[in-house]
Amino acid sequence: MRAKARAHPNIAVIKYWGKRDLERNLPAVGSISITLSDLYSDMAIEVDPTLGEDVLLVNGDASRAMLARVSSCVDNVAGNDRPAVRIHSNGNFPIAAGLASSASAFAALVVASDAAFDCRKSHAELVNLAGRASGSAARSLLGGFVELENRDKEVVVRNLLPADSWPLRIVVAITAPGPKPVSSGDAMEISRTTSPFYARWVEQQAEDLAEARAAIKARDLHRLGAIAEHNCLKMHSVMWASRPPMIYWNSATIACMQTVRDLQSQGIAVFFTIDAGPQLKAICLPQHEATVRAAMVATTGVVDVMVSGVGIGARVIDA
Ligand code: 2P0
Repeated sequence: MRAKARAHPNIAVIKYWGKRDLERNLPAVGSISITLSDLYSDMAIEVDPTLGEDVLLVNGDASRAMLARVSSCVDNVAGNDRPAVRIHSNGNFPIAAGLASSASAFAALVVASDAAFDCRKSHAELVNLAGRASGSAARSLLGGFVELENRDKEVVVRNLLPADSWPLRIVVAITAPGPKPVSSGDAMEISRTTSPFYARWVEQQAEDLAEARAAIKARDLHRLGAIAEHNCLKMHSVMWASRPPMIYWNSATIACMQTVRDLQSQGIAVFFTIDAGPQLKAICLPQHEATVRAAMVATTGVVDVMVSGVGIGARVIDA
């Protein structure tokens, strides 16, 4: 009764922002993401009926902050009457800093829970259980280029392209590794209930999804970059116009955007996206990775740079 699973964070090129059902944690809009290969979260679960309650260790340290959300996710997979578990969570990148750590953590958690309790749930069920814990986690069940679609009372994910069919490189510029001041979930609700731009954001998403889908199918980085940057800046405009305003950027985030603009003006095929945090992700063709990485390292305020390829979906790595 133990299992270990690995999942990777994903970076949305067409963003999820806003919920249409809080209880089921269903997103208001569809989204498209790229699963990363070089960043990961491992979740090892050991069923131990002698424990009074679940125990969660994050990178070796006991964590009570995330325990309720993690326990509830395991309940959703294995049932409320399950025995207690010990969970070891280990990852190789900052948590809760806008790098989709909840996506990889909860994707790995549902896969590990299913295996440890031998539930044998279908892939579609695991996708929805991951999405219930964290909307973006549903996308990390799959690798490559992934689209999440809304369907009535559930979500469906599908591959637009597999991991090895378009070898893009993702350069992550870390400008502040600490946890974000407001969680994505809280910020989404503030946007939904106060931003004058929220309704238009939801209304226009189908158009952005169609454009990104076509760009990915054509493996056209310039076309994908144009729609991804537009969708990202539109999402942040929704947040900026919220009350109170949600501004996740710092001055280095803007400096990184300027670096991407400079690279583009030199003819480098690269585009940026920014999630609910101050880090910037620059996505480029493999032949430009070294140039893009060096430009990010040289940007004022960047404290670290990580580079990743396109990765595969969540899976059991030890049972
Ligand atoms: C995304 N983000 O599509 C968007 C872009 C952040 C900005 O999905 O409340 O942690 O757990 O369902 O999945 C972050 O939101 O939110 C996110 P919950 P989640 O990647």
